[in-house]
Amino acid sequence: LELESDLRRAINNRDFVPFYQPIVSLEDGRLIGHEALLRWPHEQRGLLLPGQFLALGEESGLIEQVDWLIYEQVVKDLARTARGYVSVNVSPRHFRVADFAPRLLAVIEEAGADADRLRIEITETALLDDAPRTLQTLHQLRERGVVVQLDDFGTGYSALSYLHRFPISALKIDRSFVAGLHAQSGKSTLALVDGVLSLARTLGIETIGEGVETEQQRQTLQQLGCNYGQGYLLGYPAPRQATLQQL
Ligand code: G
Ligand code: G
Ligand code: MN
Ligand code: NA
Repeated sequence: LELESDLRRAINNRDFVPFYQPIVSLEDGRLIGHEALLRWPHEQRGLLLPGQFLALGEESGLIEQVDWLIYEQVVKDLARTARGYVSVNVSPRHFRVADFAPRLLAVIEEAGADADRLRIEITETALLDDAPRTLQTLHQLRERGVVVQLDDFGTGYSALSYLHRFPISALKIDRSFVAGLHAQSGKSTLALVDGVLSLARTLGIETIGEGVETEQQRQTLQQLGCNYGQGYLLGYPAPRQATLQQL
């Protein structure tokens, strides 16, 4: 189809870029890192968001190549800056191959970046299938300092045992829960988020609230003990030039 051939051409041309969205301390607003978010500047259609081509990328497998193009740029940016981490999103597809960890570590080394300033964001879906290989991949990365964070926590098949079984150092509370904190039916959401945050604290896992859009949400998350936040209130995803200037 047209989008698929477009996607193949864009991979050949290396047309993809990371945008960076700040992640800040909820306590004092201190910037601690960024999430790299995939963007596709398309000649005819303008700046495309993952929602417009991610499903196709996953079905066709092309997302793996797109991801590598993003990781290469991100680690170069890490090597050029002095502080803060960058987290990258990892398609579940990468856990079906044996060489993801060594390849990522080689990309980091080639760029001269510090492995412990790179984080990977994985979803619960990625943990569902082929656990032994996934576990090995995550351990290989963690050994070298790459932090593993669980993305969109609460939306998947959240087995709490994941937090136990896999070397996960941080979890991101999905933005649907943050949005629900002050909604009409917010009491149960509040209790749920409170419970997740307590559990994470007990296990020594860092917490990041996603989709923080209002001061009220920021305050509630902070009061519940959530460590960090990400969202339009705290900063929009921005092109790399704008982000690097601040670092
Ligand atoms: O930026 P936006 O909110 O539109 O991103 C939507 C989703 O796309 C995110 O939830 C994230 O999981 C996914 N995504 C963003 N960047 C990347 C990337 O570089 N690689 C992969 N595989 N997924 C990404
Ligand atoms: O990886 P993940 O699925 O969490 O991707 C985060 C997505 O959330 C990105 O597509 C980003 O553009 C989007 N996003 C970031 N901050 C906000 C926010 O405050 N509100 C909403 N609705 N979306 C956000
Ligand atoms: Mn993410
Ligand atoms: Na998310």
